[in-house]
Amino acid sequence: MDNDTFEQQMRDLEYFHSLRLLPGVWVVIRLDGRSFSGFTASSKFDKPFDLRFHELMVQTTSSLLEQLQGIYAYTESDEISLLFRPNWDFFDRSLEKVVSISASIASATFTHACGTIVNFDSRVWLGASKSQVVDYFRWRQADATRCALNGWCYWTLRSSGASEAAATAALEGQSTAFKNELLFQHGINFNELPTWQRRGVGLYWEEYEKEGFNPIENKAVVTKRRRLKVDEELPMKDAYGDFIRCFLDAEKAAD
Ligand SMILES: Nc1nc2c(ncn2[C@@H]2O[C@H](COP(=O)(O)OP(=O)(O)OP(=O)(O)O)[C@@H](O)[C@H]2O)c(=O)[nH]1
Ligand SMILES: [Mg+2]
Repeated sequence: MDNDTFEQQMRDLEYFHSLRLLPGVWVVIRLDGRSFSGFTASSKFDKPFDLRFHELMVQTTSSLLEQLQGIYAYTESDEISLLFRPNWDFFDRSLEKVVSISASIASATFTHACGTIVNFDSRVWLGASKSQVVDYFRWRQADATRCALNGWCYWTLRSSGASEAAATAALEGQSTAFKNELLFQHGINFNELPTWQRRGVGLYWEEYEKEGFNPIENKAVVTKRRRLKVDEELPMKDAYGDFIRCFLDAEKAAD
């Protein structure tokens, strides 16, 4: 067998390498921390929410949005969703590249900032219409709210002496109203907890004016720059859907 044939045979077995994201659709990459239940417990992060952990996730999300040039990002708990315009063409839309490089940026950024080695997994979601993208982000936000309520109830019961099994059993099958009331009985008003805990955090680009000096014309000039905004006061439900739609409508892509 000649070298070229051998080379081709080996390359052909890189079976998934030619897979591309469908053209012309919205792309969301979702990353999730691997075994973060164990990691957050052994690293002694506060339960159910820890400010330093939250900041590490925001830093990781910023790095992904900057390096991959997404248009919006959302983070809650140990997960991150990144939205890309339909004509996004990083890595020639190669699926393997998109998931492996995004997971490696997240793992490296978090590990570097935290000093403990962590891993993220990564997957791709495709949206054929703007309304699907709106539904996607509303879905993740609803998950954040549900998990925040459950987490607060669980750890409130645990810190008042309940065992793991008793706290789990006390919440099993209970309604949202019951859980809100349980917290209230322990002096916690769920609606007054920090918004980032209940609704997650959004990151997006904003324009700002930067004053500079033009030495040739010898005068001050104002230029437009963009920077990442970290929004810890996201709206919720329908209003969050409208908020997401603004990012989509700002793109030229057709629905
Ligand atoms: N202490 C603490 N833990 C957190 C915080 N945010 C997220 N976590 C942990 O991260 C976990 C995320 O849930 P999962 O992604 O389902 O659990 P996982 O252990 O990462 O499992 P896999 O993703 O399947 O590998 C939560 O269950 C919490 O244990 C936080 O602010 N403080
Ligand atoms: Mg996880």
